[in-house]
Amino acid sequence: MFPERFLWGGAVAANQCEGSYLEDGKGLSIQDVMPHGIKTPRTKEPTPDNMKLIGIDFYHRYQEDIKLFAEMGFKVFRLSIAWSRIFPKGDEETPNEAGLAFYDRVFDECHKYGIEPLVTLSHYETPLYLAEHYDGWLNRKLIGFYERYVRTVFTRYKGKVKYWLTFNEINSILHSPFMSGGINTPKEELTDSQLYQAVHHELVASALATKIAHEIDPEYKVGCMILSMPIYPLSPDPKDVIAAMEADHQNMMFADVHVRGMYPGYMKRYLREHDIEVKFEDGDEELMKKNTVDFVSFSYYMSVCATADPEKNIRGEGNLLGGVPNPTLKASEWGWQIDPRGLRYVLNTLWDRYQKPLFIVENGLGAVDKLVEDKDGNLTVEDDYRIEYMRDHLLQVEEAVEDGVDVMGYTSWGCIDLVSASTAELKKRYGFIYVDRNDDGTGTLNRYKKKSFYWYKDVIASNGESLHK
Ligand code: BGP
Repeated sequence: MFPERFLWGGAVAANQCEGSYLEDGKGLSIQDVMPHGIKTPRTKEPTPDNMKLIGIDFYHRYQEDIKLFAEMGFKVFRLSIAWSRIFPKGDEETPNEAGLAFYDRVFDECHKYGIEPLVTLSHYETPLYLAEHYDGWLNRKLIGFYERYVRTVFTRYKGKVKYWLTFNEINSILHSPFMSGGINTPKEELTDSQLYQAVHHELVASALATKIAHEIDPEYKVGCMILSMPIYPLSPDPKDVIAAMEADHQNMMFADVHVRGMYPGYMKRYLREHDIEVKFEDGDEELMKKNTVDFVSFSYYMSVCATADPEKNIRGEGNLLGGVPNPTLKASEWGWQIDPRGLRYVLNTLWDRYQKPLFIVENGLGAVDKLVEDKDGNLTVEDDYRIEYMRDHLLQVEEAVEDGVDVMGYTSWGCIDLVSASTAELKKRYGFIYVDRNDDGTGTLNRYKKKSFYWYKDVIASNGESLHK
C-alpha cells in the first residue's frame, strides 16, 4: 500500500516546455543553441529548427495545463525555474522582475488547486552568457552567480514553494558537460581535472544552496537529484561484479557527497589513481559537511550492465549515461531498456545506504503516439503501452514501500508532451496529455487527453489501489 500522504504528480523542465525564449526579458540559455539535444554540436545562435524556442507554449498556456493536472488529481507538480528568466545573463546584480512575476503566477495557479510545486533550480538551462564568458561550472565564479540566483528565488517564493532540487541529474555533467554544466569548451578538449573541478564547484554550490534555503525558511526541504541507473554485472564473474560496482561509484559519489557531506574514499582513490587534481578552497569541506540534503530524489528510466571483458564492453543505446545492454530486457523505441524491477532495486539500495526519504522525480516512457478519434468523436491517444510501462513501475514502487523504503512521491516525466532533452524531438512523447505540435513546426498546440490521463487519474484517486485491477 502506498503511504497516505504519497505525493503523486508529474514533472517538466522550463526549457522543454515554456517556449517564449526571449519574452519578458529572458536571456538565452544553452538550450536555445542546442537544436538537436546532445546529438549535434551547439549552434552559434538560436535556429528555427530548435523546437524549444516555442516548446509547447507553456509560458502562455500554464493555466490550461495546470487545470488538466488538477483534473488528474496531482498533489505535486515538478517544474524548473529558467535561470535566464531571472538573471538573463547570469552575472547581473539585480533580477528581472518580469521573470520572477511569471513564476509567481505559475505557483499561485498550482496552489489554486492544492498542488504543491517541486522546483528544480537548474535543469540543463545555464544562461548562455555564463557558458560563453565564464565556461560555465568550470569557473568557480559560477558558485557566486548561482548563490545570488537561488537566494533571490528562495526569498521571493517563501510560502509558495516548499520542495527544492539543486541540480537536475547532477551526475550527468561527467557525460554532457555543455548541457549539464554549461561548459562551452568541447568535451574532447577537457582534461579530467577540469571536469572534476566543475563537479566540485557544483557540489559546493549545492551545499551552499541548501544552507541558504534553510536559513531563509527552516521549513524548506532541499533534495539532490541524481540520474539513477542500476548497473548489473553482465555475468556472475566477480570481475564483472567489481566492474559494475566501480561504474556505479561514478554515480553514487554525487549522492554520497550530498547525503554524507564528504567525498567518499573510493572517489578519493579514483581521483588519486587518475592524477585528477581537484582544488578545494578554505571552507569547502566544512560547508559540504554541515549542509547535507533533506531528501534524495532521482530519475529512473533504465538499467544497464557492466563487464571487465573489453570485447563485450559495447555501449548500447540509452540515456545520457549509457552502458552495456542487458540481454534479458526489451527496449523502448529509442533503445532505452525497460526494467521495472530496477526501480525497486534502486529504491532499496538508496534507502539502505542513506536512510533518507526518497522521491522519484522522473520516470516514464518516450514513445511515438497517434492521435485518433474515440467513440464520441473526441481526439485521443490509445496509449496502452504507456499505461503498461507505468503500471509495472508503480507496482515496483509499492513493493519497495512494502520493503520498508520511505518513498515521498512520484512525479512521472513529461506529464504533458514536451521537447525531449537528449534529441530535442517532439515525437518522443511522454505525456498523459497530447500536444499537437510536430517536429516540422506544424500543429495547433491544442491539448488532448490520452487514455493514460484517465488511467493515472484513477491511480491517484485510489492511492495506487487501481494498479491491481
Ligand atoms: C532526463 C532529463 C529530462 C528528460 C528525461 C527524458 O535525463 O532530466 O529533462 O528529458 O531525461 O529524456 P529525453 O527527453 O531525452 O527522452
